[in-house]
Amino acid sequence: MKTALITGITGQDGSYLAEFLLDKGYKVYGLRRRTATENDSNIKHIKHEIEFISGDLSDLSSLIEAVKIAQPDEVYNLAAQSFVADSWMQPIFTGQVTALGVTNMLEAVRQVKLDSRFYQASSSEMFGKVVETPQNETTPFYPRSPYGVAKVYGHWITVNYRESFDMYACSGILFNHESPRRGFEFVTRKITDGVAKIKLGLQNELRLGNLEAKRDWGFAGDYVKAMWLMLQQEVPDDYVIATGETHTVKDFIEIAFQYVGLDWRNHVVQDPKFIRPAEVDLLLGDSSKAKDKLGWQPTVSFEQLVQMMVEHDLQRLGNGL
Ligand code: NAP
Ligand code: G4F
Repeated sequence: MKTALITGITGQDGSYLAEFLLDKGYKVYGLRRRTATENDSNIKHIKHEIEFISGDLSDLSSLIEAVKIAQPDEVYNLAAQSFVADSWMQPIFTGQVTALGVTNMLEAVRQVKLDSRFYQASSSEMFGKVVETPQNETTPFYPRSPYGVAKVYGHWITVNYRESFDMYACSGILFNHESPRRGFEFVTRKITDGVAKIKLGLQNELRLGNLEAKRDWGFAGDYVKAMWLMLQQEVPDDYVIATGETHTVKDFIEIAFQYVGLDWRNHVVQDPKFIRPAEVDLLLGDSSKAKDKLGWQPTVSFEQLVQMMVEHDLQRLGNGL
């Protein structure tokens, strides 16, 4: 039986990855920070199968202890302050967790169990003000937010530990991926939750920022499989994971409203409060390396993703949850 340690287990990706690894027969340990109230909605259904370890990415001693307890074959470092918009409000905290937290996790592995395979959750946000389209593993980074800058640090420190200490360490440069478990502040979930509330008569308007931004949106369930595949190869490497399609926020809105038979123009209001100090205008990934070397490709289309999320929110709110 293989053993995995997942940081960020309560998040969207952590929950899908935990499910995926449990299905494969892994013993799963989840690093979890203390919270005053329960935040286990994504993992409620599997929490009896997971061994939780208390820890925080900014606290090296807790990470060393976690690696000592879990003795993992594989470490998936998914924890981060992951909300781009908040990274301007909390730039130092974002750096401490999303950047230096990666070094803490790598250090814990290096000191306690050097032969653990390590996955770092890198991001297409590193491409920022893109210098070429589509973006692939050789596209230079030009981050546009404190979050993006922190992820660039996390990416390079992972490469550096691989090259310095011969660690099996990989970065997955994942483009936006969504699901019914997405946090409510991200634009896709904000839209599907808003559409469901409008359809059910619980609210009338949806206030959003830049509707012209383009993203390469895929389904989170597909993307966690790519993380696992990266750690099963002979040689550690970095991979772009994307669908190869890009859509505007407006496209997402249109499909979501169409699904419930409403015209978005009657409900969407643009609010300057949600415009960012610097924007990433366009992301479009080229994941041909992952297709060739990992045999990975997405299975859920853009339309299916939008509909899956709206349907989930309609059911959830319809059941009063
Ligand atoms: P998410 O839903 O926001 O989950 C983040 C997780 O990190 C949560 O479990 C959170 O715990 C935990 N966390 C935050 N700060 C922590 C700290 N100081 N110590 C320990 N745990 C901490 O994010 P996600 O969408 O699943 O994304 C997973 C990872 O992939 C993140 O690193 C993200 O930056 C990266 N990524 C995501 C995407 C995407 O489109 N989803 C794309 C590229 C890269 P709490 O529940 O306690 O807050
Ligand atoms: O959903 P978002 O907040 O995601 P963003 O900024 O692309 O970041 C996500 O994807 C990254 C990968 O590229 C991850 F690394 C990161 O952790 C996160 O998961 O915003 C998407 C777009 C932006 O252009 C934003 O300006 O939607 C635009 N937008 C328009 N109105 C809005 C809103 N975003 C949010 N969150 N809220 C709005 O009202």
